[in-house]
Parts: sequence; C-alpha cells; structure tokens
Amino acid sequence: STIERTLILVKPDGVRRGLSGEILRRVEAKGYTLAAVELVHATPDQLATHYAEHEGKPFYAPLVDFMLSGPTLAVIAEGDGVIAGFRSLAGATDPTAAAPGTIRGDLGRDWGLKVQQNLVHGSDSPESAEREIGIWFPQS
Ligand code: DAT
Ligand code: MG
Repeated sequence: STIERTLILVKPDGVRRGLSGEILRRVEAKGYTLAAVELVHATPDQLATHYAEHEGKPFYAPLVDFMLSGPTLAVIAEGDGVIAGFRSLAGATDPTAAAPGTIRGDLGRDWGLKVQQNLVHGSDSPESAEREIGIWFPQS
C-alpha cells in the first residue's frame, strides 16, 4: 500500500452551488482522511502557477477568470492511492461525458461549452500533488 497526499479543489462553481459538503462526504466515505481544509480566494499569481501546464491553450483565460470568480475550497486528502483514487471519484474532465457515480457525472451540470465549470480539481501525480499543495498551502 502507498499512503499518498493529494490536492483537491472544490472550484468556485462547487462552493457557489453549496456542494462542498457533498464532495467532501464522498472523499471521506471512500476512506480518505482530510489533512487540511481552507477556503481560499485564489490570486492571479497562484492560478498562473497552478495551471502553468495549460498556458497558451484556448481555454486558459476563461479557466483562470472562472477560478477568480469566487472562493475555492482547498483540501489536502491522504490515503492509500488517493491521487488516482480521487481522480476516479471525480470522473472525466467534461461533466457531460463523466460517468454516473462520479462527482462530475452526478453533480456536474451541462453548461454547454464551459468545461472549466467541472466542480473539482485533483492532482494527477505525486510530483503534481506536492507542487500544488505548496501553491494552495504555502505555510505548510
Ligand atoms: P483535469 O481537471 O481533469 O485534470 P486538465 O488538467 O486537462 O483536466 O484541465 C484543467 C482544467 O481546464 C479542467 O478541469 C477544465 C479545463 N479544461 C480542460 N480542457 C478543456 C477544454 N477542452 N475546454 C474548456 N476547458 C477545459
Ligand atoms: Mg489536470
């Protein structure tokens, strides 16, 4: 078994729609531990670092604008295989395509082309997790 940490974000659409509790409930029900939870109003600098891999893509500016539109719930979750495990709980990036049973599949609205409004972020590798935890929890 591999105990890992991952960075989860409940994005501004999830916070605005009152889904933070439902999303954290699913994380805890799976058996993962919440190591830190903080409501953060992201800064442009934080988002430029967090989404550096997407700079220059057509959805980059709308994504950053959306992430600046309200508070985000930043979470560090711990558990056996939690990095891949949370991405499995989250479902496919596009809520329209995400399978039932997943956070995006069950709770994501079909907003047309607004794929960025997909409720959650989860780190995609151990390296991303440590990098992203440093962005959202700089004191840790
Ligand atoms: P994920 O969040 O599933 O890891 P990603 O890292 O490829 O997906 O992209 C980061 C975010 O950018 C994603 O959550 C939503 C947005 N996004 C990705 N692809 C998009 C697209 N084709 N159109 C609009 N937004 C997109
Ligand atoms: Mg990603």
